[in-house]
Amino acid sequence: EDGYELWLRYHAAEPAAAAGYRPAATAILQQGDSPTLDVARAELERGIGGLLGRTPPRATAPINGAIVIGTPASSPLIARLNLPLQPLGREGYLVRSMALDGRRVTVIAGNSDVGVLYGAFRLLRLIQTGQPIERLNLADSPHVELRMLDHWDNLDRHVVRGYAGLSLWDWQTLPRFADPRYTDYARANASIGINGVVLNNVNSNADILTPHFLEKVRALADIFRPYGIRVYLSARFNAPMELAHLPTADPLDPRVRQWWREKADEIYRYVPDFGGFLVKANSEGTPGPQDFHRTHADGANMMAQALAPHGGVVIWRAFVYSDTGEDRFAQAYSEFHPLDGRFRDNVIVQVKNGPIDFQPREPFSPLFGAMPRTAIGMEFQVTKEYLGFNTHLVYLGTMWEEAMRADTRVRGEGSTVARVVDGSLFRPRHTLVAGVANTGNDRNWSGSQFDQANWYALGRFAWNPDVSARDVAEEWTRMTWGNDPAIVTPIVAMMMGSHQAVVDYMTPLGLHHLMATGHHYGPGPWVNDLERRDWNPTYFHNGDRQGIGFDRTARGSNALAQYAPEVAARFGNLSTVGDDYLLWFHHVPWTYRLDTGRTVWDELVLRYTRGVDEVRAMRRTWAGLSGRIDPQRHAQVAAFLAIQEDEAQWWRDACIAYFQSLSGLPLPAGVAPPAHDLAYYEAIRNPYAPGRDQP
Ligand code: BDP
Repeated sequence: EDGYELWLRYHAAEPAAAAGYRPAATAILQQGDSPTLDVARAELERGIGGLLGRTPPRATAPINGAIVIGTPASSPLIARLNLPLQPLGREGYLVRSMALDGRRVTVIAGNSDVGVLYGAFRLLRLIQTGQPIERLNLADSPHVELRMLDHWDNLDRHVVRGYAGLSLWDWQTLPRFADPRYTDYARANASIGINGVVLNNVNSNADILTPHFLEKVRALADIFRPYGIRVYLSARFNAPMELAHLPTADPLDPRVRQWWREKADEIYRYVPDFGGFLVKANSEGTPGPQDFHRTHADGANMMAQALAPHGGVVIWRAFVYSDTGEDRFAQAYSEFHPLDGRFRDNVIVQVKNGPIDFQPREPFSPLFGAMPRTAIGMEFQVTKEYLGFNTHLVYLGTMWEEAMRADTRVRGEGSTVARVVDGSLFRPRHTLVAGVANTGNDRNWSGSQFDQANWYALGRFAWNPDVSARDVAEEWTRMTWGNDPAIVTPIVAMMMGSHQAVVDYMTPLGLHHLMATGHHYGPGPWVNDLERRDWNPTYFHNGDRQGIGFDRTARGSNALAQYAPEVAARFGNLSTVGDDYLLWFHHVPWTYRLDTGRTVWDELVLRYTRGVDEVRAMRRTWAGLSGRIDPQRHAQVAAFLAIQEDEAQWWRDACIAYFQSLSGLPLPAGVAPPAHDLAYYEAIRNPYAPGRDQP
């Protein structure tokens, strides 16, 4: 086993369990044909065939144990049942055990075929996770409209911040060769409710918009369509200049507007259900409307207008910062907040969960809650750019749960980020959760067995931002590794503690952006020679002889003022900020005492040390699972955990050596000193680190 099957691993259930399930899976009754209903049936056949050892035949009339699938439109049988489908929207589903013409059946019904497909995956998940299926009465529907993966894939197949090989999209052999992998990718996404994919990198190449590529894009869109997945493209803002040699890309220039209109019309001829554009504009050097003295709203609206007749959306990223001298934390808010209410209703502003850049732990971005008249989407990073790439076992579900549950307080208590994102707080026309994908052509898709869990979790958090990280970890574990409690309990425990572990050995107590230059892999807290102030780790930790931390209170950058007053007050007060965010918001003396009774210096050293200990404990847990898990996957995870331990140690030792050079304080009693001196760590250059923008 190499992990290719992901969580759709339909291996035979325990004989007793399989025997229990079989009476409720004797046949499949599908009325009406459509590509989506066909894939729903095919998935049930494949899943039940694998899990229960017998592929259910097709039935034409209800028999005991049949699974009846369809919509009221496709199936007279289902229409007759008058099921309460209406509140479930286009993509929701019901899974119900009921009597039909005197037979016991399980009905999987939706208002649309894709709802049925989601219901089919739900039934399979129940069997995979060992739940009973004979008395079902389930109804579910997505809380978020657009549930997307953003691929940062370049057209030469290099994946930016990708640690799982080359891009899945083989542009050379497309459109003729439909690699079966494209279908497996679509199955995996549909199984977790992902309904949109951006095919190319946000630092985009305008060529993707040319007919040569659009033919290939069409081929992928055609493969994904039955799975309910729409294709989107990252559009380069100055494409009219690069592709058509217009003298400008000014969004208010009629030639530019016409060019985008015609381009949109052309794209929809290739892909009639094209989703829209994702745009990174005036961000880290990309072209944008500000090059022409226009605003983000002018730029986004111009593109949105071109897409509107076709029903497309513009997803406009708020990841902006420039060398203005303003605290980088505050810049996205400063630029976007004044534009609230100025975006067309088919524009979604996509905001990273935190204000800086996918750090191991960030407070929520103050833009969540701050733009009530704008659709605000969430951007998570599934690929672990700042969390040890693919070799460190870090389950991101707990981090996303923290982000979603954060209370913005903008409309009183309970105004969580989840409620901004799912639209229940401000009711925007569109809602969105996107994740920067971690997939590549590695056999196991994500570069490690455990990184598959993060792809899985993204789908589950996009479907329902209030989902529990623990439930998601448990589901995924059962589907991926097995239902034996001797497997489930320790793996879930490992996953649940893994995010805190990486925070501890990389950036404890609210430190952030300490990574070495460019690749963001190893430690580089000493780096202070980069051209831009806010690229340097020293800018972010601000450590010196006396103390450490970034003062974002009114005495400092005052970025805290961007939050609702209650949040600003909590983060701004040393007695309420809490250890996790202390150095995000405060500069404190090394000798400042925490609630633990220890000084910041001692606590920092102990956290770094604890992080390494946690990785050692994960290794022991994993070693204890040997024999219960197939040897190939077990060995790979074991090897990666060994890498993680070495690197956690490297992070700890390098950071302690460096911070001690500032504080001049002794290590707390009983704590091992770093293995080498600071110069040794500073001299480490360029560990193998794939996936940079400029390789
Ligand atoms: C940063 C990445 C960079 C991306 C940028 C972005 O280092 O490669 O281009 O985010 O989100 O995290 O645009």
